[in-house]
Amino acid sequence: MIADLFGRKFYMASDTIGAWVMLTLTAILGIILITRAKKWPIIREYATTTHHRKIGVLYLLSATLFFMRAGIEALIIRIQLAFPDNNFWVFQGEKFNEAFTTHGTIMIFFVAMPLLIGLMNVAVPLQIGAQDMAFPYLNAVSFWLFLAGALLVNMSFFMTASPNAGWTLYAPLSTDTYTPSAGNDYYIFGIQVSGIGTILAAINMIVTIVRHRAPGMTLMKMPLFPWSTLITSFLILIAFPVLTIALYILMFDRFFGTSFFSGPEGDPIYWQHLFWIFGHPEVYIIILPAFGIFSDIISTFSKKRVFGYGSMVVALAIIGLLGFMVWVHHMFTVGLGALVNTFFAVTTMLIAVPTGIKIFNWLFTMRKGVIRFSTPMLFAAGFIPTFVMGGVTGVMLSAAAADLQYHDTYFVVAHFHYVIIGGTVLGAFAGIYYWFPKMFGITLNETLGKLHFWLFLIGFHITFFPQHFAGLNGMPRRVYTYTAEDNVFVFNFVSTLGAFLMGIGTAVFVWNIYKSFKKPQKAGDDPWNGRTLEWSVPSPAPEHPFENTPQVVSHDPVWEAKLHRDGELPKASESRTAPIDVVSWQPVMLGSLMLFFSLAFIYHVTWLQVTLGIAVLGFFVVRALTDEHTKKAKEDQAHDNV
Ligand code: HEM
Ligand SMILES: [Cu+2]
Repeated sequence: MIADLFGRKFYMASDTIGAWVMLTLTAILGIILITRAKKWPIIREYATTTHHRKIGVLYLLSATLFFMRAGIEALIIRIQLAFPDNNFWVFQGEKFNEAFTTHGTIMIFFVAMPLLIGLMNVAVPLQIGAQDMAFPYLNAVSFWLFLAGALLVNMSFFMTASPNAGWTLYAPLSTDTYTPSAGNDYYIFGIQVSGIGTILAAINMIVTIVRHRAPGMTLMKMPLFPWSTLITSFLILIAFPVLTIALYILMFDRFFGTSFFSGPEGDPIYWQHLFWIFGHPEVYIIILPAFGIFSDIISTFSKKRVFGYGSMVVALAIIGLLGFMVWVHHMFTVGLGALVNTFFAVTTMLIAVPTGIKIFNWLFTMRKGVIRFSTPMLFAAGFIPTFVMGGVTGVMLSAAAADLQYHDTYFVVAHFHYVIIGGTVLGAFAGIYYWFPKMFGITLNETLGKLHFWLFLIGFHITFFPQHFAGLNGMPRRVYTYTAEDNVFVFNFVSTLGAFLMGIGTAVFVWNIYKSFKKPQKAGDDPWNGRTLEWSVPSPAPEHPFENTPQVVSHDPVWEAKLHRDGELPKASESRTAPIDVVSWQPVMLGSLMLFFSLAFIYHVTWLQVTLGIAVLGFFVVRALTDEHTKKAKEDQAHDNV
């Protein structure tokens, strides 16, 4: 089926038609089920909320959906690569390029990021004794912009225009000369719109942590997840604008005929620099929060204060700083010269030092601890050896001379999946099991949780360990097939088997969520015998969780209260006021406006660009004239009069 959509090709192959059919059926089924169960009010509640816990849940829910989409893509890639000279369905050639591009892009921006930002939203305000985020309305805006961007990238497939230049979008491949379809425009606008949301979220986190901690909670008494959130937010604030600029310039190249990244006066290397000045800090943006989650979990389940707290904070900060000085390790083969390569090789290797300190601190926290292997702790225990393996291959890659061999092979694919899945994804799973009670007042089933953990972890190693050897045998990344003589068949075959095991593991996770809601096991306020403030408030966390603002006198204040005060937290003399929480459709509307505004650009529809551009500006005017304080005061007055 071929059609013309505003001058852009719209060509439907069997896979796209299949996807449309599935999407339509799921949507109809969804609507029927929601109507039957009379759940529309809940949808409305979540769509208009500005409450941190609900926004956190929205992030986590979207991340899970996108994880399934990009995960199915991974399975398709793995099926295509299972045998030499394979011809699976339509997934060869250009389709394969699209599959690994959207897989990587969605996994990084719309799975890893929202999993972590979702957990930050749920946990950080509670951990520091705040009533909500500093700017609840802005928080909702962040989420809906994120979702608008995510939907853009996800819908590209349905519009038969998936991005296809890799998640790194290297020029000149990504310029319109070489990839004229709408695909990479979907990437540019999707990442741009969600990126604004992410930057706003970072500002919100920083202000919340700096301004809304409970009295007595000095920075050095703050738990490590908020610490990692604070440092990560600064990384976002510095790194994301670089990506914004890069995408903006690329947009000019693609839309307005400039040639910054190609042609006689342009240079594709500029793109590589800009992308990786953002891209390397990005990998720390998605790993540091996981470090924070593991620190809190390992301490709770070892019944010990985290070992070397001060050095943990310093290590986080040093990793954050060094993260900006290593980007050229992605460009060793460009030929920037021995001196440049040496500098960046050394800074890269230096990062192993603070990371090593953290690993040892986790091990020392567990040493002589009373360890309980509940599901969150299992994930933490699985993380340590897995992440160390990814770290070791990272140091191998940082040897510039050796990297000429490893570069762009499956060795790299194995390396980054070890750190991203071994770190971020395991961390997010751990955090979800750990804080699920604070989100919904119930615990996830432990038996299914353990099954999920073992299937996923074993599947993971079976998938990615052999890829090291495929890479060392010379298999390049981003190729859709290989021959029997290439000596990589066995590694690929085993890898595909492992991927399906991970898929089953993930299915168990989804099943666990379903089951746990069907047969809810009520969680108390403090199901894990916790140490930090979130375990002193009810589960699920109410609108204004802290009835009395606690006075924090030590580290792990809830634990200290259990030991010395019969579990009673000392009360602060003055209470913290909550930020005004509103119920508003505005954030959803802004998200939708930005989505259609982007589509107007992607399909070059000038009148729509102008109309929607004016609408967005109008939105800001309306917003600027909305006075929540007065509205809220009037509402409260009306309430008091009843
Ligand atoms: C769930 C199991 C997963 C499997 C089986 C899997 C498998 C793959 C495969 C086969 C490739 C293509 C390699 C190539 O041809 O170059 C790939 C690329 C990639 N994956 Fe995954 N992956 C998984 C999860 C993840 C996760 C959780 C993330 C990040 C959060 C991720 C991030 C990436 C990235 C960034 C790329 C590079 C894409 C590109 O080359 O542009 N993957 N993955
Ligand atoms: Cu890097």
